[in-house]
Amino acid sequence: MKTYRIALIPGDGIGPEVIAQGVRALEATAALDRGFRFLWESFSWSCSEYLHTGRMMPKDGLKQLRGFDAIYFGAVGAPSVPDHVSVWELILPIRQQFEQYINLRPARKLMGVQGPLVRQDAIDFVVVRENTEGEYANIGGLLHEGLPEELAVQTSVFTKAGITRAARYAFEVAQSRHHRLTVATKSNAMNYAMPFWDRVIRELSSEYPDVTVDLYHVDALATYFVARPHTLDVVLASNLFGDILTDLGAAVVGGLGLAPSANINPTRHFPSMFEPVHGSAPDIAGKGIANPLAAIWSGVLMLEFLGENSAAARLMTAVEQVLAAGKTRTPDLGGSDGTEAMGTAVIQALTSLYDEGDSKTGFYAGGVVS
Ligand code: GGG
Repeated sequence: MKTYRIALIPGDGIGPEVIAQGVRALEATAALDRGFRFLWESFSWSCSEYLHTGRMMPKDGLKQLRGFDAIYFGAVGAPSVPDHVSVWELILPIRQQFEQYINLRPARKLMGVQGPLVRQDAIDFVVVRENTEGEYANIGGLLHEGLPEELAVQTSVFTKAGITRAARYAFEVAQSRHHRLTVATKSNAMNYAMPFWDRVIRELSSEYPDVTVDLYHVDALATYFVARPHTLDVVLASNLFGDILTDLGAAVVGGLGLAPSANINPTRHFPSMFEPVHGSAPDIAGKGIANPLAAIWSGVLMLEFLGENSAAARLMTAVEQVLAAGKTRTPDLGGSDGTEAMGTAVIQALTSLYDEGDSKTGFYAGGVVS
């Protein structure tokens, strides 16, 4: 039997609550599937650890993670620690150092979810966010700190290699879907980096003649996310643009409680990391009411990445059935059920699927291509 070693980093706020349900759902999947098993190792790296030790993760944290098959991450951030400290000492080094240069963020409106839009079109697109450079290059600094002439510099870095590898992945995802790629740019105002970004992508497009490519300024594209999201298939965006657009994408399909993500190292030289798009939500942490479906769906992406496609399909179908049935709903979806009840509902639906022998192989949960 195959064994997958998974590093768990539940993190802060609602992270541990949603990851607990994700682990339950993945454990149930493995038990029902009988073709593989998980070995979990949990790391308490978080803001509370930072307050005790002065570090978000130990000095050799990345070394500790290196040998795992994947990382399952909750959320980072707490009011007691500046966000740029918690993010830059935990999650962003993992993404950068493990060359997880793809951040894959599916946005799909599932049956039974109303969403905020009046038009009830089918919405199903995937954002490929460049994940290791761009606006998150971590290059910059402060000068004259505390003085009247104080200034800050934050440099974006776009490399041909970095753009090419992210774009190539996006083209491949488009080829596995509806062959349409929409690229976020801002070449009118960001007059060095973005014309370069556009040029590299346009040049690469000749290798993918079966994919239609449209480039839109990110502000215009933001309106399309709201006005005509049903026309989107695959969206390629730089690190910051992708981060902002995917929160908007999550909002139009029903909220951050339904937004999964995969930080992928396509070369598999380092582990990839799977996490809900949402943050630690300190306002609802500890209340047991966070929606665990984004975390569970991220687990589905992890199963796909591990090559367990039929197990991934069944777990995703279970999530869909729970939402379509509409009986169990956390407060973000207009209900009053808790995090654990939602996890239990998914596991019950999953168990019925396995009892029925219903195999939905080939199902597409998010577009992990390798
Ligand atoms: N579960 C996701 C999470 O905690 N995200 C915080 C974070 O990584 N923020 C920075 C970013 O993704 O741009």
